[in-house]
Amino acid sequence: MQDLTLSDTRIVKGACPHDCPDTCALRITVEGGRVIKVQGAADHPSTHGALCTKVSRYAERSYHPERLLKPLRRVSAKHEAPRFEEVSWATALADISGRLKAIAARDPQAILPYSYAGTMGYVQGEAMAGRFFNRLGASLLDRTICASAGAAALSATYGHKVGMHLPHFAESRLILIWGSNSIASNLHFWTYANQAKRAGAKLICIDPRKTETADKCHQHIGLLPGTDGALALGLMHELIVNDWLDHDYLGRHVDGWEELRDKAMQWPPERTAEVCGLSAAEVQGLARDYGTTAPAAIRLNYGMQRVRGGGNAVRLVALLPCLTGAWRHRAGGLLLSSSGWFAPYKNDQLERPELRRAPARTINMSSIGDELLRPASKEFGPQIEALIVYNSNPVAVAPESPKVLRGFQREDLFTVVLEHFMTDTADSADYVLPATTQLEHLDVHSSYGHTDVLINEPAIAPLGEAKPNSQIFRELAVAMGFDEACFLESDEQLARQVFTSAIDFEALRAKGWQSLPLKEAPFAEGQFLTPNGRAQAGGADYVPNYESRASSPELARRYPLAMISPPARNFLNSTFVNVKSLRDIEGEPVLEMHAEDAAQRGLQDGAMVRVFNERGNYHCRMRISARARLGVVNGLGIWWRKLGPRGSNVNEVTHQGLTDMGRAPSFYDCLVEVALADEVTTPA
Ligand SMILES: Nc1nc2c(c(=O)[nH]1)N[C@H]1C(S)=C(S)[C@@H](COP(=O)(O)OP(=O)(O)OC[C@H]3O[C@@H](n4cnc5c(=O)[nH]c(N)nc54)[C@H](O)[C@@H]3O)O[C@H]1N2
Ligand SMILES: Nc1nc2c(c(=O)[nH]1)N[C@H]1C(S)=C(S)[C@@H](COP(=O)(O)OP(=O)(O)OC[C@H]3O[C@@H](n4cnc5c(=O)[nH]c(N)nc54)[C@H](O)[C@@H]3O)O[C@H]1N2
Ligand SMILES: [Mo]
Repeated sequence: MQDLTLSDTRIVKGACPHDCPDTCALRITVEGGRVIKVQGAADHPSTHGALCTKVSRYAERSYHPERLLKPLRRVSAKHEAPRFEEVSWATALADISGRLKAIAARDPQAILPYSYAGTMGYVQGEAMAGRFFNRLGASLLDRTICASAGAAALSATYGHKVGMHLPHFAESRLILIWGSNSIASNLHFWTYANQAKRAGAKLICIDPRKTETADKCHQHIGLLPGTDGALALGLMHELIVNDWLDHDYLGRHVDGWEELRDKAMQWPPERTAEVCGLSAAEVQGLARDYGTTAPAAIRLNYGMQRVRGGGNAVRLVALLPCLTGAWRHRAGGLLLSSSGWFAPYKNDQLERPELRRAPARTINMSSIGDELLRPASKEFGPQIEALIVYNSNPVAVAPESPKVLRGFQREDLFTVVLEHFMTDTADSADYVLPATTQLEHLDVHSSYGHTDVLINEPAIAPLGEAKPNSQIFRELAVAMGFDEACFLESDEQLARQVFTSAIDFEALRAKGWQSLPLKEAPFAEGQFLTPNGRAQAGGADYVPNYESRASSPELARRYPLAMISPPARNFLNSTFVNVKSLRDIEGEPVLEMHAEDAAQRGLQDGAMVRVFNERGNYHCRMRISARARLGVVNGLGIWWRKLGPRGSNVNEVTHQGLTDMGRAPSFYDCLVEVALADEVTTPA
């Protein structure tokens, strides 16, 4: 166990908590009660002793001078500059529980939790929080902000969020890196891709932006945003007409193949090229590579499903390995998410759904702007009167922030935010409660990029008066008068319950991580996780964007540029934006623009610009860049609004339209115009 004496040096086993497929194993060096180093574990295969720049600065983030260390109560009006006073935990808990009790007495569904993956840990995520909101009878939250289109699509096609195993990419002969800037956002996958490259594999990046990853691949296919479904159909057309098909695999393991084949035959290279903004030769060349190289692997990432047709696009891309029989080899197939491999071992009673006494409505987090502004009605139910936010920064990350902000600034909304820092969301809170960081609490993690379970032991005691999320919900439960025994369980008791089988907790503690038992090439003989074991190809089709020159020509006359807003490399969504050393690398909020698009607007490199549409105005620095294709601008995200020029960020212009499957946002399905703006300085 941990020795907490102050003088010695200890190495503590940790896990990176962030929303990233890599979920690295950490080794945390503590000296005299203070963390002095955060490193990647050398013995964990995918971490391989290496961390990204961001997480190697984790101690800088935890010891940040602006860490929230005391409960805060608002003293200014919501529309005024935020001002807070420090209060005791006892006062905060009594006030908050008093307000919640009064609302719950009328209708507990007027209370809404809002959380996502600020930490992906089970203990500090939904374990105690889930119990609290179930017992309270609060509205349910549909957690769709990131991956639910792709998740619904994979589940419809293969029965679950499953795919290739990460290390096997090293043996692939062809890797399509599709909608993923792996070097920025999936670094430890890139290590395996690079091994394959050194062994002679061809790497092709499919992305509207010429990313850092595209620079390192043999080829970049710079398609228009939201046209991946069309490209997949066009590739299928070529696989069919050249007979690069595995007929045996299709016959034995795929339902709906005839229907899909008929659809694909409507996508000859010329039509595909036209819709995707590519040349017919690019489509044909890609199909030839994919159809004639084995084993061929696809690393799909969530970047390509943030458009109206994102779900169908994932279905179509995911079916490609069935056409060629790539699944027969362990280094062939596709990986979007590995999280479904954990499902059979996970305890689905952790959040105690049985505590809920009556069914409740579900609110979609991706349309929180609209939801907060909705009055009570028969269909909607009660107006949202209270919001409890943890592990998320919705004012910065949710689409169409002008509406999100208006909702958060409602004087009659009671908002509690559990946070490390005074984020844009915390600025609108009535109460801000200081939460511990990963260095200060216990947790258990799975991954959506590999198949290991990791433990995170606390390295140091909580800073100031910060408490783990789990503890805050435990104490709130007591204040509410909830007397069920499950609210008394400690973090260790919770941690031991996450994986009920296959993972021995003592062994996990001893090593820091444990691998799931897995099949080498899981779908070599079909056996997908669908009810009949066959892949489901029926019904998938190309769905055009809400907003594009082709689908909305009238709108495109006023706002002719398509904008995507992928992550900036040195931030993790909106986390780390306030870490100065990382912000200094990013400089300021940037819009990348093609030289011709800039010239047409008379804009010089480095100009302060206004990016706008009917929804809002976003101010940032324009860079003429070879990373932007003609007609598409790249607004790198996700800055804190208050750290950007004129207090805006890229979500000022995104919209709340949902994807075709999974009710997810369509951040990258967005038309804008760009104009010169007055010079304003970015806050330091
Ligand atoms: N450094 C860093 N790492 C991260 C994150 C981060 O913010 N910063 N975010 C984390 C999170 S929350 C997630 S969900 C994961 C995955 O996060 P993703 O959002 O999948 O991140 P990327 O891998 O950067 O993939 C986005 C890529 O998709 C491209 N893209 C945009 N539109 C399209 C399109 O229509 N078609 C295609 N083919 N490509 C498109 C973008 O240009 C970008 O290069 O990464 C995680 N890792
Ligand atoms: N325009 C645009 N918008 C996007 C995206 C995009 O690509 N473009 N990406 C989308 C995606 S993929 C995602 S996943 C979402 C991400 O949206 P969020 O899940 O909201 O992610 P973050 O912005 O990283 O905010 C997480 C917050 O949780 C806090 N936190 C971390 N650990 C803890 C803890 O232990 N306790 C508590 N109480 N708080 C903690 C952090 O301080 C941080 O402020 O954003 C989405 N928004
Ligand atoms: Mo995400």
